[in-house]
Amino acid sequence: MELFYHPLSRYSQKVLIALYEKQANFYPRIVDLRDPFSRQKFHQLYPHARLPLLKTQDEQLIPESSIIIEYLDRHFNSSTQLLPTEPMHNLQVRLFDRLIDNDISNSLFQLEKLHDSDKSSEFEIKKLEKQLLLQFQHLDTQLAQHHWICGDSFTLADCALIPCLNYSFRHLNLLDFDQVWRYWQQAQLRGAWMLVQEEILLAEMEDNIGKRGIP
Ligand SMILES: N[C@@H](CCC(=O)N[C@@H](CS)C(=O)NCC(=O)O)C(=O)O
Repeated sequence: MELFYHPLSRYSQKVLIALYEKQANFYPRIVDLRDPFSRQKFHQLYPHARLPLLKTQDEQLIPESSIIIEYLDRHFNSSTQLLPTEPMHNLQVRLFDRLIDNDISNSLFQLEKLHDSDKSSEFEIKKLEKQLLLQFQHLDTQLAQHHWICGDSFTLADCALIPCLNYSFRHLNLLDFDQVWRYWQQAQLRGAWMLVQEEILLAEMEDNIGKRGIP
């Protein structure tokens, strides 16, 4: 199996967590979409040119982080079952996965764009931050009842949320959300996330010293 990804892409991090949870072997293929050569080469393989992308042993290309994780969960046995077999529990996990991707991860992209643009207004930024804080309020309530997002076990929904928290704790004021904070501390001790974080730190360092400073 090959995974096309970038360590600083949130959706790639989501899949990396799942791969480490499932202890699945894969060849890492880092794609830097900021580099025109790397982008063009990847575009030839996958015209939508979106990361992450899994190439399976039988050469199937699987896009979309949640679908990749579902594939991994079906094909690799490990002590972590990322999609529960019980139908209502499964539905809840998939619901939180969707809410986190649509209402948190994608809003964080918009926030990053607004912060990077000279034309964005303080009003737009505050409005988006307010919407995000509402989502975190919802998660805080959910986490008051659960150890991980959807119960006692680590699932697809946790793979989706943890990479979002990495950015959110740096850029939003989440200190009022005790349960989200407790969850974030707990995530730091999860082996799969520790491995992903090492890779993020290395990539950030390389970016900072200009090794991959491509516009
Ligand atoms: N719904 C997709 C979203 C993937 C996505 O938006 N990936 C970003 C990187 S995190 C990307 O490749 N964007 C294309 C670009 O930057 O041109 C998933 O879950 O995998």
